[in-house]
Amino acid sequence: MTDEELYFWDLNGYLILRNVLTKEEILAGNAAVDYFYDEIPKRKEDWGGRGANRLKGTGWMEMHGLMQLDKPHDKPFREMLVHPAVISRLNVMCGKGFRLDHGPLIISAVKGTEGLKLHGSGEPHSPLTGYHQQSGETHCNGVTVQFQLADVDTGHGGFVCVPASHKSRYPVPEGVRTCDDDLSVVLQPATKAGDVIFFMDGAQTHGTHPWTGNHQRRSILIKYTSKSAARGVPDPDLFQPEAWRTESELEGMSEAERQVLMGPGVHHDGKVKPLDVDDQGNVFVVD
Ligand SMILES: O=C(O)CCC(=O)C(=O)O
Repeated sequence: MTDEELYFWDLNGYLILRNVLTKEEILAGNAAVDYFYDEIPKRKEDWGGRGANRLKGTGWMEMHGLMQLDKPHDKPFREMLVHPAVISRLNVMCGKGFRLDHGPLIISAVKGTEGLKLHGSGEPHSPLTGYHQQSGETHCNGVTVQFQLADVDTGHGGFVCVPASHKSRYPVPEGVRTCDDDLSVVLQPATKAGDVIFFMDGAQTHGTHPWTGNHQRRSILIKYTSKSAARGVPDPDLFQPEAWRTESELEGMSEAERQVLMGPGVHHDGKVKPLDVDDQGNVFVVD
């Protein structure tokens, strides 16, 4: 990562690298997307826009599990996962030992597909996806890398962000989240097939404008975290103490003791319950 890239990243909360994928890689990625395109699930209308006028359109299109596609269609996405351009930047952004949290997934769109209400803001602080600088280093717990397999011109829609919002210390106005009154702070960056966008997922305010292009949107998103953070977990049972601890350790444990041995992560469907202490000093599991 160059000094210029680091300056831009720290200042804006996103970074674009141009021409990362070769022509052959773009072709292979698009051939794989052609293979499953008709299976991309479409959400109910207004799933993404959540009532925002500016974001209205037809159902949101997103599909996960691209590494589980039949061979050889999985290959382009497995290669993106450890692309050299990604590794050298993530070593700085998330720190060495960064890990895959979830993805690769595709966000697609056809003309008129709705947007996604803006989310993330760094205020209040979210330790899970927060951004810090200390001792001359930057640290971001949640970084999403977006590989473009199709061009996105100015005004086409797709990914949008509020540059520098990861450093804001005030709540995001509702009009900015909905884009109905965006105060001209929302940016839709233009990119070409083969370009890559890095953005601070959670620390920075970001979302999606409805798609206006005549061609399909084809963005592949991979969500990384630092080695000490976990958001999604591939299987909810992985939260259970049995996945982490030995049988002898777990023998005869109370419910409260088991709770603090649960695995890390937040998308656990209520499996991990916090503990508290009552007025008499008794520890209890908060249901
Ligand atoms: O690329 C986009 O359209 C936005 C993606 C997004 O909001 C997210 O991954 O959290």
